[in-house]
Amino acid sequence: MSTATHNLSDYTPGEVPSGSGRRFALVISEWNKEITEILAEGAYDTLISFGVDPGNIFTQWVPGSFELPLGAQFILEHEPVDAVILLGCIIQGETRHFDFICQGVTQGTMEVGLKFSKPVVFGILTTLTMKQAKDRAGGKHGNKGVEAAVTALKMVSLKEKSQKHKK
Ligand code: DLZ
Repeated sequence: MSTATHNLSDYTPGEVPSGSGRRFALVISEWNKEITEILAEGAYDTLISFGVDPGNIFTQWVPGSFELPLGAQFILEHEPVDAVILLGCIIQGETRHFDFICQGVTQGTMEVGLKFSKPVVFGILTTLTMKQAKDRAGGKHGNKGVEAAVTALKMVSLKEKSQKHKK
């Protein structure tokens, strides 16, 4: 798996565009809050370190990961944000609930991004155990929240560049 060999907090700072003047939303799942709080901290701190004004970062909690895409949609309908970062942690249990939540949130994330033509970033851990989640939320494999924020900054810049090409 890519995250076993790739630290989620590793990036080349020079390749990350500035977030100055940009507006972002973090939509965070309350399920497995001990993990999602760390993902949110990683995403928030990374956005700040690339020049995003704290006043331009909106935070919205939703009950579980399944609700993340709809949370993104509510924000995109009413707030002029450049990108939304979804942060969640789905841990496999004894039933197939895991599969259905993963499937729903993955499909929903893609659909809401395409619907609004704005980056909606998948910062969601889907792990077999709590230990694997901790390893990816500030543990030995880094923090997926950091990776998600870097992706959001890159995609916002990419959208701006592609719009300039059209003119
Ligand atoms: C129900 C459920 C279960 C079993 N596991 C998780 C999980 O590991 N991570 C997570 O974010 N949410 C979980 N949920 C809650 C669902 O995402 C959703 O909130 C409920 O099914 C209500 O729609």
